[in-house]
Amino acid sequence: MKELQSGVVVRSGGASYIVECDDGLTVRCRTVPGTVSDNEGASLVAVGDRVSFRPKASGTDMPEGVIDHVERRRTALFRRRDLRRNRSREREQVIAGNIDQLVIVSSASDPPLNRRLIDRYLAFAESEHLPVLLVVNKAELADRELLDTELAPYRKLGCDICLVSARRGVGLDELKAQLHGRVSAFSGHSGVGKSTLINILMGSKVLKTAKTSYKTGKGVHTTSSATMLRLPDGGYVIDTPGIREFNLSGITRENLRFYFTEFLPFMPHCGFSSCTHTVEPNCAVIRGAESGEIDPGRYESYLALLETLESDM
Ligand SMILES: Nc1nc2c(ncn2[C@@H]2O[C@H](COP(=O)(O)OP(=O)(O)OP(=O)(O)O)[C@@H](O)[C@H]2O)c(=O)[nH]1
Ligand SMILES: [Mg+2]
Ligand SMILES: [Zn+2]
Repeated sequence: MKELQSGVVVRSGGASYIVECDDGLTVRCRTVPGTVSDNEGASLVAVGDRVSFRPKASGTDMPEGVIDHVERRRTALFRRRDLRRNRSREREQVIAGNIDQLVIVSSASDPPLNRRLIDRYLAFAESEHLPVLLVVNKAELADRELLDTELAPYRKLGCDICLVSARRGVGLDELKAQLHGRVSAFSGHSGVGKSTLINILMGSKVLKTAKTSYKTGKGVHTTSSATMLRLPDGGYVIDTPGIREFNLSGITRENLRFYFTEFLPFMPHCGFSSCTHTVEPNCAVIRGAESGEIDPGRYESYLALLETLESDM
């Protein structure tokens, strides 16, 4: 039997995974049912995972192997699967493993800035202690004043924000600096320009991008699986398929309030210690949102998110 080798999963597609070894060699790997232990209800293997595999005889140009072991993930970007629509046993779909930072990619227009989705990502990142970078692409399409107003709550939260235009080549040096030396997962709505931005960062067209700009409601997703790429200046980026909905995982009706960090200083002043900040009298968070000390849009996102969550009681 050949000896075990190890590497990082850089692409997943169907039943096979492309693993890049430390020496740069890429190997097409499969899993054999029952051999890789259950990852506590989450995806068994995801892009970004470190795996060991056993090489096997290959009938093609690309070397092949069978995954033997997946190292425990340090961090992950994952979302809850809708089990009614999906027969998979995985409760959580891991989009990217072992990431150092979540890059929330949005666009100023076409499709319009989706604050609700940004707030979902932020709550998720907070619950997973993941550093976040907010990228707003297609900046050249925006009315600058309007955009600044929309982004003001995020600046106040202390979010790192990169305003970029892939088309005009604006803001890319700052983005490069933020990605340097880290593993960053790009995630966001379809059509915001994730793959376009990564191609520019790579200096060549390695990823497929949409031919036409975003068309409302068409539901076309150009990227269909995650890919990890090594940036020329160091660091890695993971391109992921656009999403319509980001179903929060691991967040409940009871703990959501702790992931809206600007609520925290207000919460001790609520009339009830178990205040949900929805209908209670003498709620300091509601008062904060009314006075504008808490951004009303963020508070609305909190209420909307709460509606979609289950209770853990
Ligand atoms: N106006 C404008 N269009 C852009 C910009 N960046 C990307 N686009 C266009 O936006 C469309 C979508 O770009 P993609 O890179 O395919 O978007 P994506 O986020 O990877 O989409 P999915 O793979 O479906 O998730 C393409 O037509 C791009 O040419 C930009 O800065 N300005
Ligand atoms: Mg894409
Ligand atoms: Zn309250």
